[in-house]
Amino acid sequence: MKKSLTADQVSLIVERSSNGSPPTLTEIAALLRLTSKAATEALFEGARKLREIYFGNRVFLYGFIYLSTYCRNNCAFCHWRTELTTLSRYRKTADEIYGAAIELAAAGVSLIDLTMGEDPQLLTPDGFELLCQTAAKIGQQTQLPIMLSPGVLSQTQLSMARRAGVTWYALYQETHNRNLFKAWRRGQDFEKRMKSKKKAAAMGFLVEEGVLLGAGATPEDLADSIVAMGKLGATQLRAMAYVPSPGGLPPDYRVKASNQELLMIAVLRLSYPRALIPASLDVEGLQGLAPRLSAGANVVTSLVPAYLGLAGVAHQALDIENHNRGVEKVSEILTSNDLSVGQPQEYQELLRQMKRNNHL
Ligand code: SAM
Ligand code: MD0
Ligand code: SF4
Repeated sequence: MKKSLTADQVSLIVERSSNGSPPTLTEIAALLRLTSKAATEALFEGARKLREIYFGNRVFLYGFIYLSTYCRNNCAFCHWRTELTTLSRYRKTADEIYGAAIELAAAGVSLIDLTMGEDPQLLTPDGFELLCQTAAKIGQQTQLPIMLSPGVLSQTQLSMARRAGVTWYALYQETHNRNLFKAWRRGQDFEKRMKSKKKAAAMGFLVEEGVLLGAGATPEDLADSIVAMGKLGATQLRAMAYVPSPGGLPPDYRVKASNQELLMIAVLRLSYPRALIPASLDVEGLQGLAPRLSAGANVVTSLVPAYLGLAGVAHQALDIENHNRGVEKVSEILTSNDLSVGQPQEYQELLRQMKRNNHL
């Protein structure tokens, strides 16, 4: 087995990234295997510096509305997979979704993420039309960009979302290794999922791509994913540690997924310094936020209002009803890490730049 990179070697990779030469595939895999504290800190420090160059101390907050937990898919890692027939699920009404969005906007988020399982009812022509109308109404009223995370969409559905003014299409491949994809996103088509994102990008959507950690992807698989994310033209890049779902996909006990998530956030920052890279509250709640920010994340996702009966994806309820996923608590953590809440106007200026440049 090869020796782990030293702090000095990591610093050299960081320096090259700052000069426009991102880490190679081999280097990415080696960085994702770091264990020493000094080397890891050199990586995180480099990632923070790169974030600072492109974003200053600004971190953007995304409001999250999981509007329907019904899903026709059977992803082995997901708590909401269809085979769990006894789960209690919900589908929010248009008014409830609108109300939650208004509350999030008033609290100061920069974006509203409308997420759902592949709910057959919402994917009918009428169901999807109503969803698009709701998204358009939220956009008009809040003046905030909307992200839609609805699963795979047809060309027609993408056009409808575009006409409704939706800015972002979020669709995570989880892995770019087809064998793993088959085992994780059971019964789904790898190509179709990729194509849906490519079509969306060509239509003018901004695209978010993401990977799942701690479920069996090797550092080499993850290095391939980092390259694939760039090729796709995605400008928001996500890595989330697998929160094991009982009876579902067994976790990969060889890795500590939350540590790997931090390494991955930092390596994404080195590879794509201008990218939006989320720290999700959905994996380890509020207490997991500071480490993710220290690794170079510049977006906090999954802010959820309390008392509206809304769920998370990876965790059903973690930190929601105690207000830990609210703007106030998140802002406190930002401040104590010398960061500040990016304002919606700044965020929109950033998106305009992203659209103009068309790549990272
Ligand atoms: N149903 C749509 C879909 O799958 O594209 C939208 C929901 S999507 C935002 C759900 C995402 O949450 C998945 O793509 C996956 O990356 C993540 N996720 C789901 N279950 C998880 C778990 N148990 N641990 C970590 N991440 C999970
Ligand atoms: C999050 N649970 O932000 C959400 C979700 C969907 N666009 C995002 C994975 O962590
Ligand atoms: Fe459904 Fe999305 Fe969960 Fe897969 S990840 S089961 S598509 S909600």
